[in-house]
Amino acid sequence: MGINKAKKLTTIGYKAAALLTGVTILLTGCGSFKGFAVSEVKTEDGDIETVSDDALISVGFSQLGSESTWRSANTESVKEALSTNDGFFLIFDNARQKQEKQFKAVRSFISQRVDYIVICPVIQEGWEMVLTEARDAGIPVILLDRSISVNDDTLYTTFVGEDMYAEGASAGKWLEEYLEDKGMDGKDINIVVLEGTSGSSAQVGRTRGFGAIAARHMNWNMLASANGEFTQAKGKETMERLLHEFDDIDVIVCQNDDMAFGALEALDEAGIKTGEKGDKILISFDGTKKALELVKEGVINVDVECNPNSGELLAQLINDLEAGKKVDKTNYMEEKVFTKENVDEYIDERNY
Ligand code: GZL
Repeated sequence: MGINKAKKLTTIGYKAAALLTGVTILLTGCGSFKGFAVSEVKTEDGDIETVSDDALISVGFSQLGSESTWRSANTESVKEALSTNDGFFLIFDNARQKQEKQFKAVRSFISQRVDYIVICPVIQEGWEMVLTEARDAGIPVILLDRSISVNDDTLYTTFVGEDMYAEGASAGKWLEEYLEDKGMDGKDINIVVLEGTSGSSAQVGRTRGFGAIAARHMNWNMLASANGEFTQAKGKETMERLLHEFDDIDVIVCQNDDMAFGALEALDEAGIKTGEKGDKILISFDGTKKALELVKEGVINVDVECNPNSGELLAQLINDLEAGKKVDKTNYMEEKVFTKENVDEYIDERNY
C-alpha cells in the first residue's frame, strides 16, 4: 500500500513519467495498485530519489461534474491536496452529472486496484451495487461533499463534506430573525425556491432544513419549488418561469450562488430589485466571492456558506487510514452565514 507522506518531494520529469505510465496502467494479479514505475524525483533538500509505485497512495476520484463555481473549487481543492508531491497518485474522472458515468468510473478504479475510491455522488440513491463491488474488492470508499442513502453504512468508510440540512435550517433561521427585525413576522410571506439537482443530498438537505423552519410559520407560504440544477443558465430560466407564474413573490431562495446569478439576470430583465434596496428578499448558498460581493452591495440578503475546500481534510483522512488510525464516519466542514454585517471580514480571503 502507499506510504504516509514522509517528505515533500519536488519532482523532475516525474509528472511526465507518471502521465506516460499512467496511460499504460496495467492490471496485475497483486492486491495493490501497480503498473506505475516512477523515475527519479528530487527531495526538498536536493537529493535525488527513485519513487516506486507502492510509495504512492493511489486514489480514484469520481467527481460528479463541473456545473458550478463551487464544484470547480472543490475539484481544485482535491487535486491540490492529493498531489504526487504529497504522496498520492490521483486518477480523476468527471461524470458530467451522470450517475451511470460515476458507476463506470468506480468499476474502472476497482479494475485498476487503486488503494482508495473517492466519490462525490451526484444523487443519493442507487449506490448499493457498485459500492458492494468496491467492498468485495477490499477498496475503501470515501464520500466527498454529498452523501448517499443506503441501509448498510459499511458500504463506505467515511464522509467528508457539508451538513446540508444545517445549511437549509440556517437560511430559515436568518429569515425568521430578519422578518422579526423588520416587524414583518406576522405578515403573509410568499416564498419560491430554486432547487439544485433533484435527489442530490444538497437539494434534499437544504430543502428539508429550510422546510423545518418554514413549518413553524403558518404565515410563510411556499408558493413553488422549481429545479434550477445548480446552474446559472437553468437558474435564469426557472426564475423567468416563476416570475411569469407569480406576481407576489416576497422571498427567493436559491440553493446555490450560480442559480442566484441566473435569477438576478431574470429579475434585472424584469426590472425587479432584490435585497436591502429591493422589494424581494434573496437568499443564496455557497458563499462564492462573486456572491459575497453582491452581499456586500446589499443585492443578496444572506449567503449560507458551503465550503468546497475539503481536499486537505480528505488527504488527512486517507493518511490516517493508511496509518491504521480510526476515523470518524462523518466529517463536516466548518461553515458560516454571510450577511452585509460580517461579509467584509471574509471576502478578501475567498479563493473561489
Ligand atoms: C454542495 C454542493 C453543491 C453546491 C453547488 O455541497 O454539492 O453542488 O452548493 C454545487 O454549487 O453544484
